[in-house]
Amino acid sequence: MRKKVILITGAAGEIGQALIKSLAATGSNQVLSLDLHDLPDDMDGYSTHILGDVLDKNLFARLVTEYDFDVIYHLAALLSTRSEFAPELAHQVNVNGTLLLMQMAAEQSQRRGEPVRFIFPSSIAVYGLPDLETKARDFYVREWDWNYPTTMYGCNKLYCEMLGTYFGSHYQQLSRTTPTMLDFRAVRFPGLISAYTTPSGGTSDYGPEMLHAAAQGKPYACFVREDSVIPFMAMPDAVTSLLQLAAAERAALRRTVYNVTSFSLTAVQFRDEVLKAFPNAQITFEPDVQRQGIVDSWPAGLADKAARRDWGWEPAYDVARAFAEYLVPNIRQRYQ
Ligand code: AKB
Repeated sequence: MRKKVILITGAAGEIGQALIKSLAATGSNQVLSLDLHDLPDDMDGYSTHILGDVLDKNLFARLVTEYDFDVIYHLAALLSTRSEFAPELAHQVNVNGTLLLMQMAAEQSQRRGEPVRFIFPSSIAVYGLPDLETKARDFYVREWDWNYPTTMYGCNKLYCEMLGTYFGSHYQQLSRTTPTMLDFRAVRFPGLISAYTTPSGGTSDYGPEMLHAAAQGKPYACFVREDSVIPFMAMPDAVTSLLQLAAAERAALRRTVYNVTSFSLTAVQFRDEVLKAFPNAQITFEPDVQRQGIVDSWPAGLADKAARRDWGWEPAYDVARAFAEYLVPNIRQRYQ
């Protein structure tokens, strides 16, 4: 008999680590984590960890004989800046890896006659605003607005959202005999900020980088202009949103893809929050034209009404609480 598990790919990344810890705190001992890298030592015993690649068909062929995936959190991805330097690799990992996993999960759904829940973190990178005037005017974008990504990562995420919708409703539509489909659900995340990990390869990284540098007494040159604005969210809220979406009643979900957000800040407002906690922080602004272009194309805010309406989404951390209660105390402790 196959063992029922929750599969987390990209488990050693920022969201993966936070999600595994959160599941472990609820007493869940059925997490199978997968990543190219080991989990940190302090996460020993939190999951059954497998070193592996999301592009490895043989690995998945083996895993399905042993495990029954009840929920899959497919977090493995190359982020936006890294993807611009390696677009072909990004496409392989972000699209081909997702396709492979969706196929496996769709087939497993049919075999067991019960849908596998496939939870997919998408991103503000799926949006592409044409100019700063439009960005200021259409401040809070809705899910269907401005779906014109300008990055390989954004294209990959948007396409995978569509693939998920396809696998959830139309897979094998001409030959299928069983109606059991994949249960695909996605959230579009803003820039995420963790107190315990630092991001790598993203373009929203200037926020968390500024904060972590300040806490370590290191100078930081922010790679976007002072007035650059995007939405952000503290990591605990990101994890809560994934868990809540996974737990939501299927019948309540009127969309497959939902915006979620917490607060929008300009880079200079972000710096000012950092300075409140670390008044001696040395933060300068040295915009990088290319990365600035990406941030300018991302929305200033996300309209998350649908998530609030359908599955009760509400962030616990606004900007004040995120800094005062989660980020600053935990980051101070981390670098003490
Ligand atoms: C990135 O900057 O690439 C990510 C994202 C916004 O999805 N943090």
